[in-house]
Amino acid sequence: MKILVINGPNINMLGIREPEVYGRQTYAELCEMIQVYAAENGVTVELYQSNHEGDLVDTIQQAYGVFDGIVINPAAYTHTSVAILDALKACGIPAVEVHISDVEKREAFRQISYVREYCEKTICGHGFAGYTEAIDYLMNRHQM
Ligand code: CA2
Repeated sequence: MKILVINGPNINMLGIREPEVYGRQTYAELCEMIQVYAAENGVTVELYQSNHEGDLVDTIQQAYGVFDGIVINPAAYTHTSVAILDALKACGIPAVEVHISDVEKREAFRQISYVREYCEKTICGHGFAGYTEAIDYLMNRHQM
């Protein structure tokens, strides 16, 4: 099974500021944790992070026919991007939305998610563990 893990803008800055919201671990540590978990579970994972909406759309489009599942944290684009929602719909790959923080308990604008309409599941506020929970969901779904 092949899973694409996509992270949006500023996720590469994790651990540098706002540790009370996003924790002290870095993006490099997140990638390492995901790769170790994937290897333990016999899943191939590719990681992608971009600060640019069009690059995220391109990456989702290129996943068509290549990946069996997508884990996506669109970061700030969660709350604004119809383009990312449309790309997910266009490629039709099962997807899970992940947020490190509990967006439901933050500002009103963070409670709006465009991608949620497409994603089969949303995991919020579980920190980095949300990514491995999303991988678990996609693995179980794939086995059915
Ligand atoms: O909780 C999440 O995972 C978010 O998707 C993270 C985004 C935020 O815009 C979403 O509302 C919720 C922010 C990504 C990281 O931003 C940083 C900000 C300051 C310091 C380090 C990272």
